[in-house]
Amino acid sequence: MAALRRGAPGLLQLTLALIKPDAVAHPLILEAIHQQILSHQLLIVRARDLVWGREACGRFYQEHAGRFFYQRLVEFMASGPIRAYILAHQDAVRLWRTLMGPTQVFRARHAAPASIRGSFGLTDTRNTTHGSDSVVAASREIAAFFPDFSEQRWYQEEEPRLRSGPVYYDVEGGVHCVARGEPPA
Ligand code: FUP
Repeated sequence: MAALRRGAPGLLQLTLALIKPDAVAHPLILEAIHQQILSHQLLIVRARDLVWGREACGRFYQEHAGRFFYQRLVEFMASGPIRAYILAHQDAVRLWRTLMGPTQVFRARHAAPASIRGSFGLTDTRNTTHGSDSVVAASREIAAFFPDFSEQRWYQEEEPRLRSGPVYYDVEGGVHCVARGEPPA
């Protein structure tokens, strides 16, 4: 079986992006974040809306277990609908984290006021978005939210076509597709 090619230069890289309950609760903020994704040439590979269970949420943030904000974070993330995206770009992990801005909202407002967290973040916990911090974390996190998604198969079948394009955003399907002939009007 071919090895995963996710680290190879030039290939599309994948990352997991989450839109947190504070942002999903406000349709205009949710839409503004969605538009940021589209306007920065991040490709939407998969997307789903869900309410996260406390247990799965606790496992996801296991590295923070024991920290003062852990319980609050888990309660918050399970408190309402969230949106999960698999995003692709040659520099997806770094690009999405740059668009999000710093974790702490006071820092985001000061250092990156136009970032997503700088614009819409409410507190250090209710900070609008999550993004994987490495390609290894991205693989693990994508598997947690999209258990039917095979990264291996995506690199074999979809990545070469998306990379060579042309692609368009299919509003109805909520994902980017490879254009065959004319994209739908
Ligand atoms: P990030 O990768 O930017 O999401 O930051 P971290 O992994 O350090 O933190 C994960 C989440 O923990 C943050 F998104 C929100 C929460 N958190 C707090 O609630 N309070 C803090 O002081 C720091 C993080």
